[in-house]
Amino acid sequence: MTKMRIAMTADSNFIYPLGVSIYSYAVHGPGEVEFDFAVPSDWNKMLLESEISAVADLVESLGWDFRLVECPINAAVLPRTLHISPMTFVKPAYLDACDADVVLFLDADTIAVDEWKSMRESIKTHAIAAASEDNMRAFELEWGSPESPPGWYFNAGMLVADPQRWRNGYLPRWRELLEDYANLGFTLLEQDVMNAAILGQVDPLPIEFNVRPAYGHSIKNARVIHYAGYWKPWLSNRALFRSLDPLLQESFDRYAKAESAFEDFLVTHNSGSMLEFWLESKRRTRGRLDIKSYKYFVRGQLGQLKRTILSAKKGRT
Ligand SMILES: [Mn+2]
Repeated sequence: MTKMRIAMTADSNFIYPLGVSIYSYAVHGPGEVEFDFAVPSDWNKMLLESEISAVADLVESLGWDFRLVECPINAAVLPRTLHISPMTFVKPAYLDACDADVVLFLDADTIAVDEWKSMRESIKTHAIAAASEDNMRAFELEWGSPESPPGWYFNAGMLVADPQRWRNGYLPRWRELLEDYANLGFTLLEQDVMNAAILGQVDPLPIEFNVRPAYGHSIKNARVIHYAGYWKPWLSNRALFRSLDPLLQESFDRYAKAESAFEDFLVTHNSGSMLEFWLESKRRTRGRLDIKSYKYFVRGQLGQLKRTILSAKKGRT
């Protein structure tokens, strides 16, 4: 049997969650894997060499093959959102160049909590298999035909892809759309661009491979939990946790378990430098005395307040 190919990406801010995520996939998907760390051509503006080698060490210590794959795109200059890095544009750029028959591209804000490799079987006839995204009707009406049934907009966090079909169908198209990103009114980075290129021609991915608690999905039968949305569990603190609804709290608890399992592995793996790197990267992510984590909480609360006021104003007019 050929090895399973998986690809992920992260900038410096996402290195720590990338480590937690990789470890969770290794625990719940034993067997051989070729891991591609997909980075843009200008990766040195967004990542340190020491971070790449730490990811390589982790991946290899889990028994997986590691490759650094420089994808044909300059990401640092591309659009971003308040909490999503332009690094995510390497996803389609990676597919432009990937030599595997099938690849799983996994977001770093996901953790596996059960067997996940069977998601590979979801790809049947299309270039991409992905789960449907909620609440994207406005985009669907703007881009799709009026007859196309709702729910064709997909979430790009968990993808199974056939790179050859991708290149045949969408290679010039997605780059044209990206060129015109601002004029076309896109907001959700590579996900909007990929959806506007593909227009619903995807194979369905069962939701258990992309459970998003922020959108109200129960984690009961989850194989993969996706911390989509603003609130990220690795930046959580007591105040933030208390402000969440019970479903999100439960999913944050699951993340905390994945983090401790990762730490236990690092401790017993008996490599002092690896443990030190990941503990330090956690500290860096959260800031000294968790200060970044608290700033993030306040910024998120203010953002929510602003949205509430705006929608109340809208409601009145
Ligand atoms: Mn995500």
